[in-house]
Amino acid sequence: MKIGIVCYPTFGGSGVVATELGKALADEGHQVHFITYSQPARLDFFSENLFYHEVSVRDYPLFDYAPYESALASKLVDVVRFEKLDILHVHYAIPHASAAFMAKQILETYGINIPFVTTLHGTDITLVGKDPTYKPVVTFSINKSDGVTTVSQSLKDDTEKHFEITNEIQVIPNFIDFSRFSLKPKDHFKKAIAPNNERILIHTSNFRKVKRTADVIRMFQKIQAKIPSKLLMVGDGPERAYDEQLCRSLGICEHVRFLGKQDAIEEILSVSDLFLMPSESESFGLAALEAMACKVPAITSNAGGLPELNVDGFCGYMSNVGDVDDMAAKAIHILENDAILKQFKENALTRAKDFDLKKILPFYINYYNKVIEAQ
Ligand code: GMT
Repeated sequence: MKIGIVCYPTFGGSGVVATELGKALADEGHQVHFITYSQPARLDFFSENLFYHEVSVRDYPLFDYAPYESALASKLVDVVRFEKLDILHVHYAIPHASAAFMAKQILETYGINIPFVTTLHGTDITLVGKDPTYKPVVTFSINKSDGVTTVSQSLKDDTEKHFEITNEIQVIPNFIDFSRFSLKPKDHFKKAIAPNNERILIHTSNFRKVKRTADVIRMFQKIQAKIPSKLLMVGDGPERAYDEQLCRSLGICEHVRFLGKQDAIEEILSVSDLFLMPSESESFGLAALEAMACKVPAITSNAGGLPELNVDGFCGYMSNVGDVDDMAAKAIHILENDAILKQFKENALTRAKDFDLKKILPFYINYYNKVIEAQ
């Protein structure tokens, strides 16, 4: 197949899933064309089957807001016509699904019928999408998609609850590529962070409010009071400055390191003992899956799709959103005993294997074929 993939090219979960999916499809011999405004963060190598088309938005003094959606639709028309694509797959509804619908309509005037699949990732529904600012366009473009997928049953339920959906939604969970995410021998790094063999806890995110990063810090304070430990805060975003301030006011700065955005996240996960994800809302929790693949159990909230990933008492624990005391107590239970920690680490890997890329990729390929055949 010749597949066009539209996504946000950043470190965000939807962009990561789109890029990893495209790479895996290219490995299977499909031709994959990424269409976005800059090179996707994880598209960092050459493959004969991978192509990148940049959407450039022309600025003009009249524009307070440059019309990215129009530029994207025009680029889609151009790429579909000249590369003779079979299908478009857009990740994150806003504004990709409506741009794809517009491109599809324009292409019909050239006698080209191209189907498009929209994958909903989370905040495009739960936070931003259901806001009246975008809701009519999101509803319309989901219903006009030739195929719609969500990354969890929970997100499918949320979509059907908040929007008037007339289209069938297929759940295809996120996946993990074990050729990248697996335990790496990084003992020297572990020694540098935890010279006295302290436990290492980790949080990775975009530090937005929805991630409740302050809960991570407060939870860690309680854990640190009982168990010698260090906390790695990986990523960057609007809450980071507040979190750094919170560490100072709680007097735990010497035990917390803010590492900023990191490429080799699997290496940092490889020295970690426990992953913390107390999110307010999480459609899937890809970062927790990446941790589990590197044998790191997870303490998470029970929001959204997290119960579809984390298995309470097996590869981690779940608590109600905001229940920092419960999360800390469960973290201490895992960390205070070597044998329990070892078992949870093994179980984390076992659970991650349920989401092996090799198992999930065929679901997407079959879905594309079904959508193309229905045209
Ligand atoms: O978590 C974020 O804020 C980023 C966001 C995105 O769209 O890039 O992540 C969402 O999509 C990921 C990949 O499908 C999911 O693993 C995340 O759970 C989801 N985030 C939320 O629902 C808050």
